[in-house]
Amino acid sequence: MNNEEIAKILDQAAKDATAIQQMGEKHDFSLEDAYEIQRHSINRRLDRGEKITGFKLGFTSRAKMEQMGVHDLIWGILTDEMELKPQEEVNLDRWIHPRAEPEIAFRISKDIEESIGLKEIHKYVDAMAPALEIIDSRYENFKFSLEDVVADNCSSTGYVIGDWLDLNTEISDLDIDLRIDTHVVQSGKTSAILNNPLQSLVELSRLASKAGIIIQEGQVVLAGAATAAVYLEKNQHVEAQVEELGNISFQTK
Ligand code: OOG
Ligand code: MG
Repeated sequence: MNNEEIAKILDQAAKDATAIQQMGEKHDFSLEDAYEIQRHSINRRLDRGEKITGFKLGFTSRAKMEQMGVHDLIWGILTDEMELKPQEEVNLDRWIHPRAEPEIAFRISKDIEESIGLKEIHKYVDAMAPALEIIDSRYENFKFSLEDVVADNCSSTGYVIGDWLDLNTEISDLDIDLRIDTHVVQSGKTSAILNNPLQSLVELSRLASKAGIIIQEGQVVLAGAATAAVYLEKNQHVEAQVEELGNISFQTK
């Protein structure tokens, strides 16, 4: 099977909300191939009329790496089909085994075409916000290798972003919690994300420029979760709470 064929299977699994067997075990593709498969699967979405809205980093914290047994930073692509409105009521039937995790989002204010450093970030990013990501591995039992998860666009499936704030707040050491109904089910610190969530932008700029991809003005970037992700069930109120930045939530049905 070639990379395009593997992408078709992964894309179809997402569309049908049906889990498939891990692909890497059978087809033994490299990490480079995995990113090519990811691009092919995004191209299928673009052919259906979806638009790229941004990027996400994965495994930027130890909590996530340990939960999933994968120990390398990864990146994936977000589209408008994945974007939820704040407080939206979402039907979980559209996914396989969705999980939520609290995140921080950044908004790009100027195209990033090259690898940039932490000191330059403010020239390219004008806002940040609390966010929630919904991840949904297309693989059975949510189990995968590094290559598998990259090919599967890093489990990307949904995200919702709270109110944008300027970059004046120091965000390298804030509490970040995931609440389900009235319970805090995960709590962490933003310092768990590469010591500073802004570092995610540095890493993304390096990876994207190497891949010849421009991070465009208006796009959003999810920095990666600071805590483990939690499986969702119907009729839950799911909320991310970031100290200083505020809250964002959605409702499941
Ligand atoms: C992969 C996606 C990881 C994060 O924030 O670390 C991720 C997964 O856990 O399925 O989104
Ligand atoms: Mg994430």
